[in-house]
Amino acid sequence: MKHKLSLSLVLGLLSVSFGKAQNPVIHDLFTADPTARVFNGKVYLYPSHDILPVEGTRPNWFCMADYHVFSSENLVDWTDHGVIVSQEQVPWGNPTGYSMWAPDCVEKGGKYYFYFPNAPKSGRGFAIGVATADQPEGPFRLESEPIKGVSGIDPCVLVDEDGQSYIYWSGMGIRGAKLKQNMKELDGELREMKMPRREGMPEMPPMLVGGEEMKGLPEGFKEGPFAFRRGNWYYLTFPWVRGSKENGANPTETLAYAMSKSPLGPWDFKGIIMAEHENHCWTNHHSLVEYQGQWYLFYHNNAYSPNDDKRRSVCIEKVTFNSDGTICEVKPTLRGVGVAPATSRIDVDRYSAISEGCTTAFNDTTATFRGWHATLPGKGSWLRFADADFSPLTDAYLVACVKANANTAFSVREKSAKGKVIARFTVTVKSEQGPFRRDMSGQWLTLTAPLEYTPKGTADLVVTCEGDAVSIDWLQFKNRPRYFTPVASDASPAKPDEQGFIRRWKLMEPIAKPIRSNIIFTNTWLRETFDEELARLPKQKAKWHTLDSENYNMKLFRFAEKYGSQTYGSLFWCETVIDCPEEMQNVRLAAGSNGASIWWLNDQEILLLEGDRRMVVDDGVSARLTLNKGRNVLRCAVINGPGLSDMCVRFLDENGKPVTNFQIPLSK
Ligand code: FUB
Repeated sequence: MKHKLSLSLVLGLLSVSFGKAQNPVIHDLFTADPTARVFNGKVYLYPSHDILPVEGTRPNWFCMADYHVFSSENLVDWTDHGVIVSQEQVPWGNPTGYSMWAPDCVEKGGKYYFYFPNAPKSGRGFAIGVATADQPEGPFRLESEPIKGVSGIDPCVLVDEDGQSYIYWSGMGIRGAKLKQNMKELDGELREMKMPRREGMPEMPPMLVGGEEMKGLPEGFKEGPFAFRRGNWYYLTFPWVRGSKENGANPTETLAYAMSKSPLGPWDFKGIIMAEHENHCWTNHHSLVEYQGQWYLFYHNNAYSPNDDKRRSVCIEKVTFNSDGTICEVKPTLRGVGVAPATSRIDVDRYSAISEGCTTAFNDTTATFRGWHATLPGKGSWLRFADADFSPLTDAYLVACVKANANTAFSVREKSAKGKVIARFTVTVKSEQGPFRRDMSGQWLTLTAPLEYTPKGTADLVVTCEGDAVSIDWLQFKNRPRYFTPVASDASPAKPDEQGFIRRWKLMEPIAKPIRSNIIFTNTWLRETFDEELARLPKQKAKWHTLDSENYNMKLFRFAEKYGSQTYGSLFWCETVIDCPEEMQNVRLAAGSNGASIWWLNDQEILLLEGDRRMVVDDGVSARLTLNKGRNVLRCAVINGPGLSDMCVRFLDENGKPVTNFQIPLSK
């Protein structure tokens, strides 16, 4: 079949799509407070894990019972390694505290140290515990007591180049301290400190606190310290509320930072890394990590839970530094980072840019992890999705999941709204004739279109609306299975496969034989027809192709799709060469074909498969015959009416075992 149709509509109501959203990067759990670390050439993500409020817990508050760890090599595909620590396992923790807030994990001397805040068994506030493992994904062994002298949340550990480690945490400002070499104790004195009395709460007894409050940071609420070193600069980054509560305002967190030449400061405040979330999600929390030469900011928002900012989701953006070491402000995006393989589901609703009037909405507001779709409001509107990798494409077509209320059209182009057309879609939702005989307005449809052009390497996709409004959930390029590989002129001889099937053949482009029904495939009709065709063969102009088949059976109808005018009602001429190291007596040719076929060995007819048959292995077997030492020519013709033509063939020895000790020295 030639690609005559500009669009072949393939039916289907959309089943639930869990496509690969770009931001957020984890799309089946709520994840927050992301600490990203590079271990063994991969990025490991240690977030906290928000769950829906459990009965009896504080309303409209965080609810967190365990930690998962995730890893990725490309920042797009994330593997969830499962739960590494949960509240009931912590020997000193409240098993129903639901207070497993922002964690960290670092490596030192081949061991992994996981730090996490948690509500203690008794008393108020938070303590910070440690668990150790030999692998970044655990299993983690929990210490029996929390770290003495650390009362607060959001631990972060920096292992400096000289091997000294520092821990930072928040609660009454941001504090920092040296850690002992064992990574589990503060190095330095602990002092008694009185916690400020909270309204309506009883006065607390003084506590033993270590470390020192970090100096040079701005006024205003701060938490979630993340410290790192880049060259000779130390960075202390933190969520910070810069606005005031005046006039009933509820200012929310930015991400801010300070720099120093020393790991514990004093710090020189530099400003904002990321501004407040536009939708008033109150918290943000983050980490910065360098991976394969690029710095990234991991942070969170409440994209999957816009009405509840205590259920959050991790996102990633690229970060750049100025030459003086300061950090360029980062704007949150939907597209996030990473290159999306064109063969994966591309959630174009996570766009890089849109024209005015385009919107996004949840696919299902009651199940937000089902993601979003984008709506292009009309002719000329567009959206761009940057960085799709086209290199996995061989012979591909494009699938689009769309919804429309009127018959419309859109194209997918490279680079810009007027760029080269990759594929065009016509969306027919109201038609008596088309593939849908009922009104499909407002239904999700999966449509396919052939490619007019295939971009090379990594390129931007632009969806351009060319008619009435259309909503798009995802696009996906799909490679057609490669049934045949052309054989090169210098190819070495092929061998039959382990079962003896001969997979290298010269095939002539099919001859059209419009046959209504295969009942006519009687012995007489076939013999007459094959004789006529054989006589005509030398004059046939059709091209021959030397091909290796991916399958044991030669799927001739797939060959016809590519090289013929029609898939059905065709006659196929096939020829191959069998090169035997010695004469082989008493072998038989065993063949199957859909539909009828005739077989010649060295110009002698040896088998005729007549009637309307399906291809079955060893369906017909020749009389005993001899394969000559050296070259033998095997030919066949397969004829079929309304059916999917294919054939399979092998030689069997006198014990019925496949013959495999010959070569097939065919080349282009
Ligand atoms: O996730 C609970 C708390 O919210 C974190 O510990 C804070 O940093 C804030 O993100």
